[in-house]
Parts: sequence; structure tokens; C-alpha cells
Amino acid sequence: MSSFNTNKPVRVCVIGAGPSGTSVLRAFKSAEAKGAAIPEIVCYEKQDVWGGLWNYSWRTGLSMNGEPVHNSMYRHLWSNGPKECLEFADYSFEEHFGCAIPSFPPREVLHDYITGRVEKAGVKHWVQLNTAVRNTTYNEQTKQFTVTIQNTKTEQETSSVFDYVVCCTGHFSTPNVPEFPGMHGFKGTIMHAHDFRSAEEFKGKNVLVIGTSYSAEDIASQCYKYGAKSLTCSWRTAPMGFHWPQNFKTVPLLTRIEGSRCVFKDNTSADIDAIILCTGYKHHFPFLSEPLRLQTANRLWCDSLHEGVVMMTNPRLMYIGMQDQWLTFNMFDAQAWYARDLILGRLSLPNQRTMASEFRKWRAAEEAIEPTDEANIRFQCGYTQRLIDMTDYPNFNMEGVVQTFLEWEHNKHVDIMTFRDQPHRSIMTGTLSPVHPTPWLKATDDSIEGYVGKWKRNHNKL
Ligand code: FAD
Ligand code: NA7
Repeated sequence: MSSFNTNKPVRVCVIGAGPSGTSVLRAFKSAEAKGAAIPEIVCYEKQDVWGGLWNYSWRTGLSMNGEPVHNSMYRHLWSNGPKECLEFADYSFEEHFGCAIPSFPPREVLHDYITGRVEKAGVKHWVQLNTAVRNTTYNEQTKQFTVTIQNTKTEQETSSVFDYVVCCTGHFSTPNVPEFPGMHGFKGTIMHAHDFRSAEEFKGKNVLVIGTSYSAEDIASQCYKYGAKSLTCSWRTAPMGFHWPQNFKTVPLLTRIEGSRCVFKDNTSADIDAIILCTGYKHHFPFLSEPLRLQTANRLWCDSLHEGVVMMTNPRLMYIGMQDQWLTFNMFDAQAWYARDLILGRLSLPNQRTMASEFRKWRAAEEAIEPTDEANIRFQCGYTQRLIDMTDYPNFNMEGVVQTFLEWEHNKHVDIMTFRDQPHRSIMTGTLSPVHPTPWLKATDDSIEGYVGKWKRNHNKL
């Protein structure tokens, strides 16, 4: 790959201004602040605000402009993992909020934190909002991409040429929607987690949740919190294994639906008012020409990517945040710093043969991961540390992150409804988080004022 140190101006296109895209912007800004010459950067974001899926909208289906609604975010979401495991190494929660805050912030608080860092960095002028990327092609002769964009308000289309494309569009937006026999005649509501907005509508209802991962776990918990009559959790590979409250039932996979009766693989059945498919998402990049599209399952070592970032068949195309995620924001940072340094010519890529053999080595390691949460967490933390070691991203105590994840896992298995009430210690500042005055199950104020403001006031009284 040619380096940044050439005479012609280099142009970098970042697609998406969510946590991954803003990590890339921050990475370049940080190099510039240390005196490096950086390329011209343009970031296209189809929403009218940045922050990715951490924006909440009541909308489902299509936006006002006929654009598929990107976000799968719901109104009452509180972080499903400790904030201490996702904290940016160059911008702590304490720095952002001016005091320590509890460990499992609601959506609005996390959105404020993500965008606060990049507001401070002064990168907003690189972002074009209301701009959807419609097509991206690569010219082998010029070694450049042509990116076609559309203003989502005026529908005006234009094209620009770039030397690098960094795709940061997330992969939890296009739902995987299986069909079960009898669905067409079901008397109640059927929705995918992507369209779930609030558990309040399921108050007093018998809810069936299909799937066993993060969405299933949290949406079932939300429905319980907001008064669902019963929760039936259906698994395909293995049950979730938590100690659920009394009105929960765990059943094997749904086999058929007869009216409002759902029948499961063990021939048990339940009368159900609403089915929520928590069956995951698809990596979907219709705005890239076919050879540029990443095709992979949601896994720790994605197909086709060198170091989990660089498209091996076209190293000028990079992807951030495409892995199944234990780590999030700080892993995106590590990937962004790595992508930046490749573009700046500070790092170089091995030849195709070596990349292929390195890929096989990592894939084999991924496939050999023991089927425990700890082994999976250690794999992703090890990967992230490897990227950090290659760049000037601030180093932090990764083993501390692993231990925090393990405490969190332990707390979840003690009581899935109270793990959010437990404090964790910041790896970045060493501060033990305060405990929120209201237990999560009883807390219904998700606002930033309610969470940070209230706590800040209590804190100031101490
Ligand atoms: P996204 O946040 O999805 O951002 C992608 C951006 O790209 C969006 O702004 C989108 O509008 C834009 N975009 C897409 N297509 C185009 C296009 N064609 N042109 C221009 N712009 C485009 N992680 C945690 O750490 N803690 C949690 O509690 C947590 N909860 C989650 C809850 C839900 C419901 C979901 C779905 C995910 C959750 N995650 C959580 C994981 C989440 O993936 C990351 O936190 C993070 O948002 C990923 O950032 P991203 O930038 O890669 O993708
Ligand atoms: P995940 O983590 O990809 O999990 C998908 C789940 O869906 C998983 O339990 C799968 O079961 C299940 N699944 C997939 N297809 C089917 C079919 N056909 N039938 C039954 N079950 C199925 O997605 P999530 O939405 O939970 O999490 C994604 C992000 O959103 C995450 O970052 C969170 O923070 C929020 P399997 O184990 O494969 O049998």
C-alpha cells in the first residue's frame, strides 16, 4: 500500500459518524495535534445528528425522507455492560461529566459522552450530516474510489473521488428475521428487536422472546421491568442460563404457531400476545459495489479482514467495528488509530500471502476459543491490545478490563435484575463508581439530567 507521504493530496472518506466513525475522526485529530500532516477527511452521515445508534428515535421503518431507519436503539436502554469496559483511554467519564458517575448509564448519558469527546476535539466540520452514501466503486488503474452521495433532504446526488474509504456504518441495523410456521395467522404482534422502542406497550402481555444473546436478555428484562404478565424465552442452541424472576419460562425453539398458541420443540406450548424476534442482524453494505462488501457472520474474527480492519482484497478499504462486541468504544479507537497509521504510512501491510497466512492463524485461534465468556473476552481484549501496541493510542490496563468484565458476568449470574446496581472501578482514573440511588428495576427516569444531574447533586452534598 502506498503511503501518505506522496506529493498529491490524499483524501479519506469515512462512512458513518457513530462511535466507530468518530473514533477515526478523533484518531486523525490526535495525530494533527501532535504536529503530523493529515489527509483531507470527509465523513458522510445519513442521519441529521452524529452519535450513531446512540441516537434514539421513535421512528421505525422509514425516516421522514424515506431512508431506512438505522437505529435499533430503544427508549429505556441502560448500558448492558459496565461503562468502565468501554471508557476511552484519552477521555474519561470523569473528565466529561466533571465527577464520577455510576457504572451503567442510560442511552442519553452515553450519547453525550461519545459526542462530547469529538465536540471537544473540534472535528465536526469534517462531517456532512443528512448525507447518505449510495454507491462506492474502485478503479484499479487510478487506485481511487468514487463515492456517490445523496443529500437525504434535497435528494441531490454528487460524486467525489477518494484514496481511502473507511466504512463505519455498524452492523446492528439490518435485522435477521427468520420465519416460523404459522406466523401469518398469529393473532398478536410480531416484531424484530430492531423495531422495539419501549417495553411499556407490553405491560400485562404474555411475551415470547426468541434468541439468547444481548437483545433477548435485555428486552426480556425491560418487559419484566415495565410490567409484562409473563416472559417466555425460546432458545435455539442453548438457554441463557440466568436466574429469571418467577414469571419467566425458558423453552426450546419455537416450532409452530396456531392462532395465539406457540408450540416449542419439546411439545410444550404457551398462549402468547407478542413475539419479539431477538435473532440478530446482518452485515449489509448496499452502498458499496459488490467486490467491496464485507461478507461475514457476527463473530470475533471476521472474514476477509487483515487485523480485523483492512479488506484483504483491497487494502485501501477499511472497516471499523465489524466484530461481535464485548469491547466497543475503546476497541473502535484501537482500530481507528491502526487504520490512521496505515493511511499516514507509519505502518505498512505485509504482502497478500503473509496476510492470508496471518488470517488463517487468527481464524484458527478464534475457532479454538474455549466456549466460556472469559475465553471470548480474553480473545477480544488480546486483539485490541495488539492494535494498541502498534500505535500511540494511550495504553491502559487491559487485564483490569478483563477482570471488570468477569465481575460483571458474575453479578449477572447472581441476579440478572440487579447487576446494574453494582459499582465498578474505572481502569482509566482508578475511581470506584458511585452507586445510583435508585435500583435499575425501579428507575424510570432515563434522562441525562435524571442520571448525572441527580447524582451530581447528591455527590456535591457529601
Ligand atoms: P453505529 O452506532 O450503528 O453507527 C453507524 C452510523 O453509520 C450511523 O450513524 C448511521 O446512520 C451511519 N450510516 C449507515 N449507513 C450509512 C450510509 N449509507 N451513509 C451514511 N451514513 C450511514 N454497546 C455497548 O458498548 N454498550 C451497550 O449497552 C450497547 N447496547 C446496544 C444496544 C443496541 C440495541 C444495539 C443495536 C447495539 C448496542 N451496543 C452497545 C453495540 C453498538 O454496536 C456500539 O455501541 C456502537 O454503537 C457501534 O458503533 P458504530 O459506529 O460501529 O455503529
Ligand atoms: P446476536 O448477538 O447476534 O445474537 C443473535 C441471537 O439470535 C442468538 O441468540 C442466536 O441464537 C439467535 N438466532 C439467530 N437466528 C435464529 C433463528 N433462525 N432462530 C432462533 N434463534 C436465532 O444479536 P443481538 O441482537 O442479541 O445483539 C446484537 C447487539 O445488539 C449487541 O451488541 C447488543 O449490545 C445489542 P444462536 O445462539 O445462534 O442459536
